[in-house]
Amino acid sequence: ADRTDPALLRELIAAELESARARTAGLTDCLDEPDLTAQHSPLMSPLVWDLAHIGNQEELWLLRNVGGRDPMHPEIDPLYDAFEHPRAERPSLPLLPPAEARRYAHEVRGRVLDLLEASPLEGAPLLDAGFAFGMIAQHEQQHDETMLATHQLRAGAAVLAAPPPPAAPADATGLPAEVLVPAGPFTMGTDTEPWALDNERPAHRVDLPAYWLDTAPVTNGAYQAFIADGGYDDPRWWTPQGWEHRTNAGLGAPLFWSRDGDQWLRRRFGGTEPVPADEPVLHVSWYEADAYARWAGRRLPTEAEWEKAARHDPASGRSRRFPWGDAAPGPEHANLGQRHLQPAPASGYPAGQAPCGARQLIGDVWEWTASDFLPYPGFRAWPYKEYSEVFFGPEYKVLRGGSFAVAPVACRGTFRNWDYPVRRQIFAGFRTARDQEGA
Ligand code: AVJ
Ligand code: FE
Repeated sequence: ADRTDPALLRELIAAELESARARTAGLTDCLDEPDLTAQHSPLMSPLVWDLAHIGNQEELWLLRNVGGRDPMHPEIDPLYDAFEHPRAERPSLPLLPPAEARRYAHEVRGRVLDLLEASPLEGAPLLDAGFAFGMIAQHEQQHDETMLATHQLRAGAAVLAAPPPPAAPADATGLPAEVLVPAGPFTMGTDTEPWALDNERPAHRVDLPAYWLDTAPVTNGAYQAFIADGGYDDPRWWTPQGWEHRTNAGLGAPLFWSRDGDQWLRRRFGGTEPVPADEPVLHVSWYEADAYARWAGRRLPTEAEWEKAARHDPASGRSRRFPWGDAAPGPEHANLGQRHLQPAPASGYPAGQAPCGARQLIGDVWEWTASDFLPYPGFRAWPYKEYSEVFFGPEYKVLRGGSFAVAPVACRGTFRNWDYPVRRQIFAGFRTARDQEGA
């Protein structure tokens, strides 16, 4: 889309807001009131909290901060402030019931669309290129991903359905297991991506030695070999904190897996099925990913290694938006946007391949990296320090690339996600790396 034409930019923004709301409706209209107000896991909010929080953030950023309007219901603001009440407390709050939460979000949206028509899309940092509108579309989609994780944790019959992802392409079995990324500098982060969030900025040069990276994410089949080899019972593969966690939490397989005789089964959105060997492993913690990599004689890639593989174009020397180039993600490039409810088999999406030969860097599964979540040199918190600045530090690990549950608007080669190394309800897998010998 031509973002320099204000009419087209308005249309693009309205379409992104609409597509986020359609997804929110799809995740909430299928459940009755008890299911929306229940807490399906202490890790998650009741879905009705996400619903009103989406509307409340939209009101705060677009109607109040951009539009200068007065608060619609100031008394509910503290209920939907994520920092005021941890997730575990949210079910006991006097939350808006589902019908009222929906009505509130709908009213906010009506006023936002009026504001969008009237508002210039330049002249102030929040307005430039429609940034605040883009931030809010991304925010709703991020909560939709969280709500999808809540669906996965929910007990009970299936309520969501989607067609399966494309089968592995014909060349998948012939690909090398790993690709070489030659030594040299590349540009990490961005100054030009219009809706990039603060932690993706600024662009800066990073020089890396040569390394090998898995062509595709680690599969269930490969992960089963780690389990079968006693990987969970051998402290050599685990960091001390990882071993302690594995012991206290009684880890023995990815979340949602169970054993039936000599077969592994997995629960997925209300159904149970055999674990598909060729699909990227999902729902593993950073500690498990790190232990697997050590068992395999390898390591997790750093965040910079992941981004260089995904963005660096050796032909031009420039960093691109996506592994395949600068074009917005289409269904041929990547498994994004909840079109499917699972990752595609490993080595899929040849049209989305990076110049180095790696596949599925974008979409399918979030990829744990070795890196702590830290600011780039020259980082400036904007427009609010609670988006990322308050989370910087060694207690969070960075994930890259997005999963099947991530919308294209909230996904790009520079996008950074983060979570605690123990978390596995998120749609996370990983790939491994190693130094080039002799480098
Ligand atoms: C970027 C996914 C870690 O869900 O905690 C949503 C995104 N920030 N509302 C989260 C977010 C505020 C955030 N993550
Ligand atoms: Fe939020």
